[in-house]
Amino acid sequence: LEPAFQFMIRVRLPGGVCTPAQWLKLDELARAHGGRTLRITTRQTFQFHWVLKDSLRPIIQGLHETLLDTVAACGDDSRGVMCTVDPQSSRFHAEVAAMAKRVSDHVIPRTRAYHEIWYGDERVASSESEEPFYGRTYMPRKFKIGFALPPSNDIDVYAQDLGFIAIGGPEGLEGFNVAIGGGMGRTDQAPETYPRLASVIGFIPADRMIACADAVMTVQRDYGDRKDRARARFKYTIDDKGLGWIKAEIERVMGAPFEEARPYAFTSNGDSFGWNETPDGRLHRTVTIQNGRLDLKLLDAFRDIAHIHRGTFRMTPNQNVIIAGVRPEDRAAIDAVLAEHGLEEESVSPIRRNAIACVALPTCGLAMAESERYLPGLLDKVEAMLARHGLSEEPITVRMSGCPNGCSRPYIAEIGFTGRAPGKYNLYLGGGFHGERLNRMIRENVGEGVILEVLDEVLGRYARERQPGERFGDFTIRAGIVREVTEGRYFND
Ligand code: SRM
Ligand code: SF4
Repeated sequence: LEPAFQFMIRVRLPGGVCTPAQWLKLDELARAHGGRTLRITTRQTFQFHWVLKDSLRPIIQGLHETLLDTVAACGDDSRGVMCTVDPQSSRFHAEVAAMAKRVSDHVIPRTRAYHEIWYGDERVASSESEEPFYGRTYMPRKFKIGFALPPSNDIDVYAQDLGFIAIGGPEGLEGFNVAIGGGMGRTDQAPETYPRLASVIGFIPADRMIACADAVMTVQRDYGDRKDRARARFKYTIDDKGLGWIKAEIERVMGAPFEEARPYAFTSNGDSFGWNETPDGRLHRTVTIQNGRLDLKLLDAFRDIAHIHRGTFRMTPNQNVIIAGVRPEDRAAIDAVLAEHGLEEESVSPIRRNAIACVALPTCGLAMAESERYLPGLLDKVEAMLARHGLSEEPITVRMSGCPNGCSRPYIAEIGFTGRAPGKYNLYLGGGFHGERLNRMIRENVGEGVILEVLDEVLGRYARERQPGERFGDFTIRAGIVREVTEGRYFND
């Protein structure tokens, strides 16, 4: 007899895109081996929870049958590559999503051990040359890459270690502004750790994207802190060495200078809900999935949709699903399934649509407080408060994490929470609506009573004193409720 250890499995799904056939396989595996639930993550993929040891192989082999794997979904390597999925940014979506897949395939470890262990492939002699980039030591820490297509910053490009911001011209995609050094993780009572927003360091033509990714990762691989894991992310390498020095080193390795960054503008980091049509005549329907949790009811609904749908499914970085590329003749059937399962979009408030909660309890071993299971109930109360203040239609961003690691990217929310102890949270205000500014802690280690009291007062002031079009995060700074955080290293001041 051995303990019934349970595991989490994270799928590699570059850009968050899967086919209906892949969806049906994921659904089948979740029903058979994953506690009849799937979780859409903040990096646009699926997690299986409650997986027992004997189910590890069937899941990984089942994924392989449908051309999916879990390579580098965790570990000190390049993690799941993100890509904007917002249909309104679809002009270059196919092109950029293909690049996200390309870079993901390029940066994953080459080891055959995965195939030997999980697929039962014959053992081959290993040598260091198997890992041409990672060598024997891999990266100092996880490394995250994302592609954003303005005006949508749904992937939170400034939270990535390496962000590519697509720049188009009349002829199509021209290249990318490159942003480096984003990251959320911090540790309570350790001011040397902090979230940091990525810095835009210049522009590269599209055909230099892989060379640029290689160069940036090489610099972090060679200069990142390998002694202290709490300060091993690229953001600290940049702040310790200086942005100018790091940029010059990247240019040296890349063999070319960056051009001056091109103009671009983001308008939101949320999703576009309901039906959207793109110029190619295809339709896209975003469905709100509360905190990304696909329970049995939602699995049933999406299984029915996957049998009808002939486009793709796109997982959004806000933990929702887009039924993408719907043919006009399939829309009525999909609407009928959505209605049958009570998934009409009108019933969800703007604040709930934009809210994100990390998994936290009961499966996350690092959680200090609830998140996924607590935020929905807290939002019931916040919704009532917003209604009292006449703010029900405001899509204020709310993000909750069960600990300071920040898996829901809480430090860029207009209202952020990180767990400290059961029922206790740090409360943050002042983040930028499209992910352009960090927030600041306004209350430390407080329970629901204080949280609601503070929010009621601040939202009341927002309702009375805001200027036309002013976002809630911007207001809290203009009104002097919180001081602006201009750089990550000043987050704890
Ligand atoms: Fe995360 C660790 C869940 C996105 C920062 N994260 C974990 C672990 C694996 C806990 C652990 O190490 O034992 C969590 C598993 C919980 C569970 O029960 O499933 C976990 N992270 C998640 C997910 C599932 C949250 C969600 O609700 O969607 C997200 C999976 C993403 C994916 O598909 O790959 C997830 N994690 C993030 C993000 C957001 C992002 O990447 O855009 C962050 C902040 C960005 C960043 O990395 O700076 C994030 N996770 C962390 C950290 C802190 C890293 C740091 O620099 O300090 C940890 C802890 C660690 O690495 O030591 C962590
Ligand atoms: Fe777990 Fe903390 Fe990440 Fe939430 S933020 S999933 S509690 S590690």
